[in-house]
Amino acid sequence: MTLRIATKSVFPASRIFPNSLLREYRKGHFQKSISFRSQKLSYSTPHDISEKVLKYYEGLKNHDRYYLAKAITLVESSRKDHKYQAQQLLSIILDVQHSLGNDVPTFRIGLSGPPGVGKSTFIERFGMHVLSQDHRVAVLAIDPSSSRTGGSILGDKTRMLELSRQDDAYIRPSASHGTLARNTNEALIMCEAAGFDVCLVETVGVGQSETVVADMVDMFVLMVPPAGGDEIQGLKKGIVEISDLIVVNKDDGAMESAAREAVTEYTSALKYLQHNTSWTPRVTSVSSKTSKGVNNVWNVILEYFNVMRNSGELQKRRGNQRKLWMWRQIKSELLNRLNSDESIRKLVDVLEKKVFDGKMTSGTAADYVVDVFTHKITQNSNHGITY
Ligand SMILES: Nc1nc2c(ncn2[C@@H]2O[C@H](COP(=O)(O)OP(=O)(O)OP(=O)(O)O)[C@@H](O)[C@H]2O)c(=O)[nH]1
Ligand SMILES: [Mg+2]
Repeated sequence: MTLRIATKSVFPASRIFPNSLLREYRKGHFQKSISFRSQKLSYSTPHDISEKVLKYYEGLKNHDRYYLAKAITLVESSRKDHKYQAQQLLSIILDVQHSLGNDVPTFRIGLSGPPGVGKSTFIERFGMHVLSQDHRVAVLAIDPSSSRTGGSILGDKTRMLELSRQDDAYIRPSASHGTLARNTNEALIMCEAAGFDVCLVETVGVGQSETVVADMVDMFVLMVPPAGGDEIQGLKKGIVEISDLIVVNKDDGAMESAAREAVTEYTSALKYLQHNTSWTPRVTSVSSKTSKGVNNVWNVILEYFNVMRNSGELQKRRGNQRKLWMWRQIKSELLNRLNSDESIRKLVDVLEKKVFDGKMTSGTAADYVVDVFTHKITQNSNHGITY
């Protein structure tokens, strides 16, 4: 089987960000409207797009890391005007991508695994290999535990020292926690806009972070230690189920035979799991210390992309993910607005007490809040609630 290896020459930056589109924007040709129930709704006008946003866009297009860092800070900001600008910037990027058709010219890879399994060490080696294949690599590290451990981000910097010094690599530890998911998803798009065609998202496989990451990447890679048997039992079944590739790390020195056994055990464990794509999940081993097997991981990843792209599943997966993010954002935005509504807060105080005292069911109280919030009923319309 021959692999079509995508290189920078296949997806040149000029193709990702043609100058003509920027000119169109400046000229105001991108007046947007959508039809909804035969009503034309304008949701963005060229005049809305500020010079600041266009400057950021231009910076990204020119692969300027200064603007990439600023753009990511913009999507991480909770300020209303920043949020608005971030959405404008994302809209321009989306328009450009849309104008290029439904192709998926970038690789989004999620890498998850228990603390200390060697994810950062692997990314350092793997990243260098991918750079040697003429790609540009961005790494976003999400560490839900960093507020606990504190030192992780520093650790990552020292573990990815060589990679972080490369012109064609960009490493960004995620700073914020609250809106981590949305930020990271949008930060990924910014990295791609800055010409990084291989984007890695590293996360510790604890809590919910891995499923959130799986929802924003094309391929989910699980890294495991060279131990089998009971260790496999201990791993959450869910994370194995969503993995497209399992990489057993530390296949070196005294751990070589344990790594071999682990590969066999994970391979047979995978046989019992259902998968509903054209891709059959694989297991492989590496030593991030010696680089053994690292190029093989890249080959498997390329194979995955070819299979999934040719079958159209990759495009579908991204489309479904965009829908999912739309709903996540609707939920979080509604909740934000609900929480910042002064009169709702007062109402909630009363209702919470009633629910606490067992005088009202949780469901009735929830319905009441939502009905008042959506103006279906007025606050004083009966229900015996006074405040
Ligand atoms: N022998 C051996 N040690 C390794 C290998 N890969 C990583 N290590 C060691 O394992 C330890 C943890 O490596 P990290 O790369 O920080 O692991 P991590 O998964 O990124 O850890 P967190 O970010 O804290 O979750 C370090 O001491 C590494 O030197 C390997 O392939 N072989
Ligand atoms: Mg790490």
